[in-house]
Amino acid sequence: SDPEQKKKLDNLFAMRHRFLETDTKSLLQSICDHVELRLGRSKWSFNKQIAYSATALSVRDHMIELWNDTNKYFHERNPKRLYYLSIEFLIGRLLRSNMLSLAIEADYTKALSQIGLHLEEIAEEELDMALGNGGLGRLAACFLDSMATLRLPAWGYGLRYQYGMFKQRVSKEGDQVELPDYWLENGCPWEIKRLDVRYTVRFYGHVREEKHTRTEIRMKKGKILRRRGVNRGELLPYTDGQSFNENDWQLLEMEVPEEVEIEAAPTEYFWENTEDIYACAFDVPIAGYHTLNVINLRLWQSMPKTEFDFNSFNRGSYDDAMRAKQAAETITQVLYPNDSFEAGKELRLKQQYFFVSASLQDIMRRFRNTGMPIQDLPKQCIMQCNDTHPVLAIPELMRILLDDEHLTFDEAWEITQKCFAYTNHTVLPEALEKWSVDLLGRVVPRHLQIIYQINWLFMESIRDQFPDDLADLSIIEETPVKAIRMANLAIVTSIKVNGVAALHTQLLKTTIFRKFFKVFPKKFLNVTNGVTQRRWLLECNTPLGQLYSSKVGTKWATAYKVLRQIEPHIDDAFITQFWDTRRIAKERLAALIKKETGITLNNVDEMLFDVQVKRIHEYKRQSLNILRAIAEYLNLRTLTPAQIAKKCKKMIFFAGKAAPGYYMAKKTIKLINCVASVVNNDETIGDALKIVFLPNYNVSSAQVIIPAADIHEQISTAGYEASGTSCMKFCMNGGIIIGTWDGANIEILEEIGAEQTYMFGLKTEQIDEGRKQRFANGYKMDSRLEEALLAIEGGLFGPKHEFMPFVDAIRHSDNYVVANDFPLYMAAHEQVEKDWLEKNAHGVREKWGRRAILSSIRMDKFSSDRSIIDYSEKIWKIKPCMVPAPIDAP
Ligand code: GL9
Repeated sequence: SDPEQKKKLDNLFAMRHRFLETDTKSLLQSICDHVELRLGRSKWSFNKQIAYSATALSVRDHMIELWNDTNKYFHERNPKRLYYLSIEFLIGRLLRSNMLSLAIEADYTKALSQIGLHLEEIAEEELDMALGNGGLGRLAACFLDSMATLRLPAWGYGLRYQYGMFKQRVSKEGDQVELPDYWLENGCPWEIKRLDVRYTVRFYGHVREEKHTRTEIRMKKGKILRRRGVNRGELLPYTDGQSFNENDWQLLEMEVPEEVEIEAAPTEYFWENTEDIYACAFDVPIAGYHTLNVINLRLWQSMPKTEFDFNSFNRGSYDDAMRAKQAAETITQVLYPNDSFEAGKELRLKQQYFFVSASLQDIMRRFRNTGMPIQDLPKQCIMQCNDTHPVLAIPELMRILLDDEHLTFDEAWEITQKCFAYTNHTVLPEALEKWSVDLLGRVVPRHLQIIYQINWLFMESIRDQFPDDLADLSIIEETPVKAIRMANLAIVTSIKVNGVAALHTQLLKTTIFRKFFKVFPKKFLNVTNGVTQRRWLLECNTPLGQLYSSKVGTKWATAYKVLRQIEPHIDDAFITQFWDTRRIAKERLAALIKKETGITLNNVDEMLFDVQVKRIHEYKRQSLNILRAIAEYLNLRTLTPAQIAKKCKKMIFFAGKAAPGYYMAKKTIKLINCVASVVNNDETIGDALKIVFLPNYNVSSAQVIIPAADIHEQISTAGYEASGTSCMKFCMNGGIIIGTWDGANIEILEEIGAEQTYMFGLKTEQIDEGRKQRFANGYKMDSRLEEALLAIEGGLFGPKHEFMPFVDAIRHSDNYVVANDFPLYMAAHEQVEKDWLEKNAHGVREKWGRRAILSSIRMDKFSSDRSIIDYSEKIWKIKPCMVPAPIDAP
């Protein structure tokens, strides 16, 4: 009605969708504008890195309006929201994936080519966003992609580490060398620094209790002694059993006054004398695929709260003045590079609390803005804890409800118990987080009180029914050094607890959380992991994706099941086309190998690419693989050139990082490199065997490696790998699995059919027995394994002392039952070789090709879209909230 207001709105409305133009001229204009106006370079001469930054900023422009509209729409509709709390998000690169989501890749490719630039080359300039260690962090990234694509009202919360996952080099001697990963070197064009979103996070200090009592005089029945006598004067209170002389005193029962302290108001707790720092928000828009929904990943960075201590500075101690500033910045400085191991470091605890405190303040601010009563919090939000790293959010929410909202403990607990769900990612005991009561009480004293109180309530509630299990169920471990068990806190509080593969969930119920399963049978459920086919097929394997689309259209990008319709099309011609796509992928990997290691691979069509990529860990058994490689090499050396010529040519490929403090994992890397250098330089075996260790495995190299694998190794000791997710990516790309009965392997076999797999080895329930047999009298190790170990001990691959810890572990403890599985593993590989050599009359690997394609097109269960739908329906109880097309959109 107000004409001024109307004019203003009209003007703003005309400004909408400015950035949705995708004609070549508009895109070029946008890129050049960014080169000059944002990056301050000349459009007449700029390098590839600037070209990347400008292109990325230009793509980001396409997202920001959608991202704002999405937020606004969510705000208006106010649906129940999911908050995905994860201390790691292993995103990788975003340029191409954002272009694909927005359906603008072809437009940009064309525009860039007009100024002599190739999108592929420019994309190589992007530094990986490596804010995670491995599977757990990459899962969080795949999940965000699916949440956005499924239009769910979801947010991600994480930390903005300035140094991500370390860069790995390999020294001349074959050792892993760690270098810092300063991924922000050239700035990150995707993130938006939110100067307006900033919270205070407190640490240390102490808790002051303020009891609100008043004294009242109450009358109560009591006994009184009265002195006998004329005046009957003196009165004394009487306590039972007290003796008195009946001649002098008389005992009376009567109402007597008593002073009582009563609680006038609940005790208040003040967390005081804290050290305060700021959490600043950096937002990364996450575009859904072919939708207008663009959701947000909010990453927190620590900043000093008091900019500078001028007093110290004026006294001349510049370093003192800087110290506080530096300490604050340290919190989010670096990602802890441990996989499946918790070191219990103070800084790590501070990272965790910093993360959840900032996230909860943000979530609560958004909730308060809705105007809903606090009791409705569970109707409006659910927080998913990705492992126990964010579990301090539980006492933090309790603290907010108690100390800020002034609810009673019971009221606060009622609400909190409905707001959280917890995903467990491993059964390895060394990964279960515990914080010493001492440390936790020092860093977050109020939270320790609250945890004790939660535990007391919980113990009381189960004392009668489970008297023998209290010690195991308690959140507090009563060891000499008392500790808080974060998983127990998570299970007690959460509405649901999930494992990440069927076998893993079964093991949670029957082993590590067996007692909890008795108490809360309905809490436990399985949600099998998944990966996004957008990144892990469409983006990383364009030729194969195009081949599929040529048969069944492009719908599979958001509905993987559609690929099952390929099955009737699998004829000779299709299989040949499949091998054509594979050649491209293998040549691409060969080029990367050449560039990074200098190793040349010839005739990649004929060479079996046998790949194991993942963190280096004893349970994942790179040991088994390298010992097999040695055995195969020793065998080759016994053959004549004619015999060698008939053998299957293969490359055994490794990549992966070892935690810097993990001695045995680092020894394994060294052994692999030393074996590789002997084998690759042995001319007597020709091209029959190459061994490659590619340094610095990360998301972007995974995107080159995975499409090129003919065989992928998923060979963990049964019962140890919770799920594994690379197995899914490889299968989607037509890699054939050689695997143990572990994690997601089992479910993959169920989906794609046993004929498409090479499964071997002891099953979970046979492992204990296997260990016993292994060290029983009369046990004879497989002779090929014995020879491989002897070759190492004999110095064939370098000084014996280097590898003795490795050899000794296999010989004398063999915790991961390498020896038991070795002959079965060798047999499986013999079958692989035989199958690889088999071709049809036209010289095509027809059978293999068919199996590879079937593997790939039957993987719909392992799309993260399926995982996220499961979470939404079974745990989060949230529904899609699809941003509608703007009214004036074309
Ligand atoms: C892991 C499990 O070990 C994997 O089996 C699982 O697939 C992923 C995702 O659920 O989680 N848990 C874990 O701590 N890591 C996993 O990969 N380790 C790293 O992320 C390094």
